[in-house]
Amino acid sequence: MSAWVTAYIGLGSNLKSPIEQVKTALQALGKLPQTRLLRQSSLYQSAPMGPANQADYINAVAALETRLTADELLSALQGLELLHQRVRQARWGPRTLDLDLLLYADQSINSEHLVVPHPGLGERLFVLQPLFEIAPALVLPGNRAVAELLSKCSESNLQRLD
Ligand code: A4P
Ligand code: MG
Repeated sequence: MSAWVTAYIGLGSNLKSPIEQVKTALQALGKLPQTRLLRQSSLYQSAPMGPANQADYINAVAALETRLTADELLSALQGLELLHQRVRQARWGPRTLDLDLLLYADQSINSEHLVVPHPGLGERLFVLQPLFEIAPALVLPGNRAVAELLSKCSESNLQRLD
């Protein structure tokens, strides 16, 4: 039996009712096999990074304790994405729930289908701010402190929701 490790998941949705999608996904994360939900951030709203002709995003970050391997966890996240996409495709159109595996223990992973830490993590305010909220002392592989990355982040486009 493998040991418990901490993993951080970034959630994002820009459906018409993305708040509910993110809340539902947070609950679902805690129900994954061999997994507990340790902490969840507030929800944050921001204008889209990338193409501007889409709705604002709702983002959050969750800390999990899991016995799944990184590959198993990625598969589980993709299964959840599919579940949400299917429900939504019928109703709201194609935009999806994104579940990114931000961090897995203190591991650096570079396989064909999985890169950890998640490549955008260090620059994206909509990831750094919620991550800092639930893990202010966290240090990423490569000795990069989340607090320092956040203080150097030049973006300002982010609103915390109550
Ligand atoms: N993959 C590799 N590493 C990982 C990882 N650590 N976690 C691979 C998750 N997946 C990982 O992902 C494509 C492939 O990446 C997967 O098959 C997996 O094997 P995807 O989620 O299907 O594709 P995507 O989300 O459309 O692409 P990507 O590059 O993940 O998009 P991003 O970077 O997530 O950007 N603006 C705001 N304000 N907030 C947002 O959340 N999100 C996006 C999507 C754009 N703009 C945004 C936001
Ligand atoms: Mg993604």
